[in-house]
Amino acid sequence: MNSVSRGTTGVPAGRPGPLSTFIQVTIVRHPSPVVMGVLNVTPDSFSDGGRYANLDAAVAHAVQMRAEGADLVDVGGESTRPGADRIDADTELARVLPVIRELAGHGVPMSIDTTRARVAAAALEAGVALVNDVSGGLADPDMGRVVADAGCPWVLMHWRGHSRRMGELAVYADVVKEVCAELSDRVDDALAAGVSPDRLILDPGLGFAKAPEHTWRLVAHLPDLITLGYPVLVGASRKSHLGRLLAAPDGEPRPVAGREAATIATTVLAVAAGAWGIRVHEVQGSVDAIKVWQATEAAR
Ligand code: PMM
Repeated sequence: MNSVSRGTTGVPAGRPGPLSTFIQVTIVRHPSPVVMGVLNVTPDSFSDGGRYANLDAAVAHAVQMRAEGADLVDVGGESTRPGADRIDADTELARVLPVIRELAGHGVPMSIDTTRARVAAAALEAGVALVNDVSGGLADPDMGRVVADAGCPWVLMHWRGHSRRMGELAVYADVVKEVCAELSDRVDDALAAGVSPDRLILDPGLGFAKAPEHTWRLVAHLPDLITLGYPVLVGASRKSHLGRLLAAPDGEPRPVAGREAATIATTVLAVAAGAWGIRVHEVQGSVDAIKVWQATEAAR
């Protein structure tokens, strides 16, 4: 059974079990691109909101994603879609913990998609291996300590503010330079909190305080982010820049369900550019696409 320690601020720090410990030490140096399957146990996420709010449906979907080749299932209990209102920590915990406990019993490797230290600590204790923090540590000053105490990998995503305000924050003179600089600041903060550099993963935060033209620039310039020296995770799955690109002649964005081929195309672009991993809603297509890329690379 996992134990819980308390740090200076009184927030419990998670202690991983054997499976999550193994994943924590191996995942950052994973030999092939990591596929993170999205499991949103929320009523309102933009793509899969409401579909997995029921425990059995969530567990079945996660087990299926694992069988299809997901290296991690990313469990999230708070929607980060543009304009979304926040929920409180207790609601977030009530959504994610039963699913995490059940999936830990099924041996499914997991990450927790949260910006709250308290939720991260409880999720780590329940069996997740990695913290996926879309705020890159900015939303909760205690997150660095929880991650440092747990010794777990931490995805630092580029972020400028909560969902309600992210539209007005999408202002850049040079989006690639600014995202690199702001992520470097997040790395400095993480290191200052005592997190080991070999536990950090960066993410450009496609669609977060980014207009479609910003997102496309970041996709085109992923090598600039990779040059920062940390693994890079890319989350393009079904996002609105793809919906706009594939809009109908009347300008109506392609609905979320019709963005899968475009998502898979982005998977190939990301891994070919050197991304460490991709975060997707539909796992099988991206796993297959990565195999095609790997076979092509092996034949060079
Ligand atoms: N995007 C969403 C949520 N979490 N985490 C990371 N690391 N990167 C992302 O791009 C990202 C994320 C957007 O919402 P979704 O869960 O519906 O895809």
